[in-house]
Amino acid sequence: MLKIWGRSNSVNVKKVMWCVGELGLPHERIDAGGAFGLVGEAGYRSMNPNGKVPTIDDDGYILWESNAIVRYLAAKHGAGGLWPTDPAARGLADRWMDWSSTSFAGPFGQVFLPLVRLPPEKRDPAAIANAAAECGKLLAIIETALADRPFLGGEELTIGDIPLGCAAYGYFNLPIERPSLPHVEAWYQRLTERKAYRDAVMIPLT
Ligand SMILES: N[C@@H](CCC(=O)N[C@@H](CS)C(=O)NCC(=O)O)C(=O)O
Repeated sequence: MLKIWGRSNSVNVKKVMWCVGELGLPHERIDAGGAFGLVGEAGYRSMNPNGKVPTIDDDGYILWESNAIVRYLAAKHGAGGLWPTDPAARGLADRWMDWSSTSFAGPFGQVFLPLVRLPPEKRDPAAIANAAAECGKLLAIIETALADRPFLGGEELTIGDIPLGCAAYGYFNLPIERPSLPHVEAWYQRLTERKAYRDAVMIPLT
């Protein structure tokens, strides 16, 4: 059976758990990382030398890096659905996965980490507000992308929605200023209507 190591409130673990939920895969999740520890132990490090979560073991096939895991599971079990088989369609979905990790995750982390992991007296409100404004500017790109389609990859949910969709739950539920982005808000609303999203992503942030 598919084994997944990682605490459920990690945004990177959420990607895998949401993907697994969409695909309906039997699995076992093992708490690791944060207060659960384990990631520093030699056994874990032999699977994932980064000491980070998530890591999966799929009948002896070990994989880490959340986006790579999502791509692997979707290609194996969701070809033609979550994982577009047409190379052009898959290129668009892949692009949004990478964009989420390389463009959005940085500024979003500067909002999320202090608000969720730091006590109020240790936060820098100006830095958080600046980072939130940067997130809003970046999401204006998504606003345009979603003007003629319900999901980032097209008519249906694909892997392209997964990384940004996980961050979106934090973005829309943290106490920050958000510009009006109707298409992004409608897309987020669409995600919240999915059971797999609610189960894996819409859980307490702390
Ligand atoms: N690029 C990696 C990043 C993994 C990562 O940084 N995971 C965080 C949680 S979101 C982690 O393991 N932090 C240490 C911990 O939880 O103990 C991925 O996408 O899988």
